[in-house]
Amino acid sequence: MKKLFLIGFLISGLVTWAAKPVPSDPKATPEAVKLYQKMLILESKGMMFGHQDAFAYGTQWYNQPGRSDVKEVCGDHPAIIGWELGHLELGNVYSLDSVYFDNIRKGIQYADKIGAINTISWHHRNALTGGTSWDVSSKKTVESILPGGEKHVLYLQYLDKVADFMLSLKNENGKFIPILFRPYHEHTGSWFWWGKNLCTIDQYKALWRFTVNYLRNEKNIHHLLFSYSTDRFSTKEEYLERYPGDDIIDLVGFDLYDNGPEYRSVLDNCAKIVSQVAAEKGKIGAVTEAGDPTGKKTEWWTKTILETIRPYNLSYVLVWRNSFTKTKDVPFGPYKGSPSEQDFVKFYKDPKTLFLNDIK
Ligand code: BMA
Repeated sequence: MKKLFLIGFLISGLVTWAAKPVPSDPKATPEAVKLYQKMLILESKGMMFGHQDAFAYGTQWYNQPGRSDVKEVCGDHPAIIGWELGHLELGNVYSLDSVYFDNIRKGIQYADKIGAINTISWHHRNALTGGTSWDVSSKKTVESILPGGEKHVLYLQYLDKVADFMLSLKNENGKFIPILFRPYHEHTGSWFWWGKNLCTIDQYKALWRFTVNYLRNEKNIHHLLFSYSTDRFSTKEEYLERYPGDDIIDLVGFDLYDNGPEYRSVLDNCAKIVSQVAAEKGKIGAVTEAGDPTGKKTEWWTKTILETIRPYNLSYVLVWRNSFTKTKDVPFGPYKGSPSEQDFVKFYKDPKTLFLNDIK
């Protein structure tokens, strides 16, 4: 009887263990597995708030560790911290947004230490033309960097630099810090060289598959969770048209900026579809970039973002950066003195939103 009980106990333990969702990488590090599971659990509790370059700079400051515009407005840090690796591939010491890569590493370590979640985007150069990510003058760039292409070797050099950086992201115990990595985003639009009109469906998927497999198999990197994030779309079919595969993707998301009166209905439709896709696939779902480029709508946080997304289970919404060079971009996040500052405090206090202290 005792033996039977023990066997039953072991089986039920195994079932519980087996039922836990795991990331797409069979060799994912324990920290990456833990992050994936934590994000899925949190998704049913609320929606985390994220801010791009939150710890790197703000509207009035640059490189002051421990500071964030978000905390200055609501008293807590974002739960998700975005970072950007553009120009790492060139061997530069600072990013296209003028943040030193050494400081990005330190910022990622700090964020991880205090319990925040790190996500990285990569606006990398056009290897064929030498132009920026926004250089869409050639439709041959993706083809050229795939195996057999004239710029493949250069692309491997780009990836080697990314790999070195990822492998340098360790915590105080020497463990790799898990990262949500989000390259090749907004591909349903055609403003980046990897966009919809710039490469075929197969080339786009091949770019993803080559990249993930190279990082995993050649570089032995297993602490990354990969994010697929489109720009706007209308249907599930359109959303998944260029999806590169469940075996390499962990997070399904989309980027959507407020560019007019139809924003709420488009956001609602995209959020509905992505939350369904995420649930069906057992993946994390998120609004991987958002923002109000006019920065003038005083109730944008509560009325536009929160009320539209409230019905859905999405892990997070990340708003884009608060550039410290005012000429470049408007600030997308909250900051002291912003017209929507008070509304952001309401957004923060709403039980649906999760900030750093809510996820520790
Ligand atoms: C864009 C803009 C650019 C920036 C880039 C990468 O959307 O914010 O100014 O260089 O993202 O972060």
